[in-house]
Amino acid sequence: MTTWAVDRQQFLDTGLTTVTLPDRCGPTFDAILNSLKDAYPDEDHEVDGVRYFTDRIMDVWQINEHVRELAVVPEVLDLLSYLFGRRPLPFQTLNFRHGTQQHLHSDALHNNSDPAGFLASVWVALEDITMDNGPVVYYPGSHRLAEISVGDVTQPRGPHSNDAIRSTLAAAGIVPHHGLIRRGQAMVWVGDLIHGGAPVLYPGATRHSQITHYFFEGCRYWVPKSSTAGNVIWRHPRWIA
Ligand SMILES: O=C(O)CCC(=O)C(=O)O
Repeated sequence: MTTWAVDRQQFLDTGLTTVTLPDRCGPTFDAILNSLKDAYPDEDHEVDGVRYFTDRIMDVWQINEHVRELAVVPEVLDLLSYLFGRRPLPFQTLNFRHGTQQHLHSDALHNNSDPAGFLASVWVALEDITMDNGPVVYYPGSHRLAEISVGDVTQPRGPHSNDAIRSTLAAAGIVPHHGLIRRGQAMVWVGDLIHGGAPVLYPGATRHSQITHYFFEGCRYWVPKSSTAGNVIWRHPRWIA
């Protein structure tokens, strides 16, 4: 049973669904915005496992209860259990204040599970997202183009440059969609989905958002982009309890 009537088959086919978080999360969003407003640094650095970059803060859940709270919203955990058929284990947060304009990629290149396919991302809009402030751009169905598994590390996995990824997507007839969602909505996507950040059309516009990454119970966890044949880099995540 989940709070939202999400069509699981459609989620598995497209790789993404959008939901509206409960109203009670509103104060949590405000608390995140307030508590992080002066936290973005001029220079990248790390303090006690929290990584501060000029454009993002990674794993601040360890010291920020509001970020942690948003990572473990029970309705979201229930939805992930339903969609993936295993208990979700949140392990990483990323907070942003501007559009990332990030190149196209899949999250599964950075973190993946063994067996493959048990990685999810939940991207929460902390303010309204428009074409002006650099929405997420994503390609429904692109997760079906390739899956990274531990056995594949000897082979470079598919194209990596933006242009190469774009031509693979075009050849497969997959067109881009923009995550034009409102404050309080969240996009849930599978780790293999190709996505990135669209251009910021209004320079300086804020685009406050939080991503949480989830693995699932009963897997091993590894880092495809750092792994080579004979040297798989395993991960032992610190779970967000
Ligand atoms: O928020 C965005 O624009 C995309 C961020 C993203 O894809 C990531 O950090 O992996």
